[in-house]
Amino acid sequence: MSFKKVSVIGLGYIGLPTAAVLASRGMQVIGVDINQTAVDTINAGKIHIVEPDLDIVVRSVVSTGNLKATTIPEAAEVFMIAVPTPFYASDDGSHKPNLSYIEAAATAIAPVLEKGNIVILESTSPVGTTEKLAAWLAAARPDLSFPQQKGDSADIKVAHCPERVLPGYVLQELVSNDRVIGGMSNACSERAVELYKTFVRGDCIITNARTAEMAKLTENSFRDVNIAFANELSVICDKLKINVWELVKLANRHPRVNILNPGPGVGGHCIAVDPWFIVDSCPEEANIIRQARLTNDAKPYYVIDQIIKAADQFKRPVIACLGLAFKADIDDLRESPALQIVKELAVLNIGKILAVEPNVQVIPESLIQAGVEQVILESALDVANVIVVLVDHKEFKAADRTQLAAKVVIDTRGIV
Ligand code: SAJ
Repeated sequence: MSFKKVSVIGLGYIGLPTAAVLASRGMQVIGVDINQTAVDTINAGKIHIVEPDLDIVVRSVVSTGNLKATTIPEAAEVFMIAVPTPFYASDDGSHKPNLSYIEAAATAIAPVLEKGNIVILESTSPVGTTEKLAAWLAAARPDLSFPQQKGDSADIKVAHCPERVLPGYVLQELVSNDRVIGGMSNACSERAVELYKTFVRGDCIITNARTAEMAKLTENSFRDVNIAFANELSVICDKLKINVWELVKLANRHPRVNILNPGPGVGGHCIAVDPWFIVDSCPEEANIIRQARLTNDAKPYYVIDQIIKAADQFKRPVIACLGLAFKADIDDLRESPALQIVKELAVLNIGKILAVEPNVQVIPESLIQAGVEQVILESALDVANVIVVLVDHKEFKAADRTQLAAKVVIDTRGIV
């Protein structure tokens, strides 16, 4: 095997499954994370995130000794960086990318880099970040040469290979998805392809680093724009008294139309973030992309208005909110429009707020403090007079429709 030892920097939603899959292919994998608890959990053969089947793979590769977690990087042939790239939101509406985690990763691995190594950036990044990463590494290691200085013959190879897996399907998609591989030179791309070929069944397609960065941002922006279109349609349809779900279904019967689903807003750490990187790079040009972000970010407030109007019909309204996660059948509440809506409702004092979230044991403390009560679906359907469907979890899709008939239902996901 041409790769014996691989290091993965950042053991989160992308890094840990990637490290585990590489280890399951027989490589010695060193996972590095600044979070000591995460490191200890992984070394105990357990996981600190939720992803189907990941616990089984991690347990197995830790027990064979192929995966080891640590807080301090050590020498390896490959360094894959999978750290977060959030943004700094400011009051003037700007969203500046926060590359501090990538810079910290560069600082951490620079001392252990050796001639012949390849550094691969997997984190979703604004255009130009791979070049910045190479510049940070070169500044820290003047004794080594980098592709921006020596092209194909550089001591260290650098490439961007954006992750594209869907939470909930990470282990399948890591293997089955095509990969876009943007090396800073041909030699960088070819070496990166060799690595990905060890576990990817999809195609590995070579481009340059800037195009690879933009490809990832484009994929998520495409989805954001399409969802914004659907969300705008849903508001238009409410005004025109048309069922938006029926409308989208009908329009999608056209062979060249494929509209996504409206919802309560767009959550998660990817689609609601990445388009801002394009807007920040090209503020004058990225108009549709910016507007899509604004449209999707405004949708939770539209839903809140609908709920206030519905609650107004009752003397003592009891409002049951179905779902808190950012999308169906996961337990991830981060950046969730559903959670945002429930939080805002709780402080509006418009009635009793119940929350149903079958995927979490206990709802966040801030909701409990604000008087939100966690109940099971059956109790919510029993006692509430307003039912708000915020997430299309399977449990809600299976709910007894006759129980809903007597209620005011606000269905943001079109399941009723
Ligand atoms: N949503 C809608 N309507 C839809 C589809 C989604 O309102 O028709 C909402 C969801 O409810 C959720 C948000 O959008 O709040 C995002 O969910 P998602 O399932 O579309 O995507 P993510 O954020 O879980 O994962 C995306 C994926 N990107 C694409 O599908 C282009 C995934 O492949 C990426 O790897 C991931 O972002 C990432 O890490 O960037």
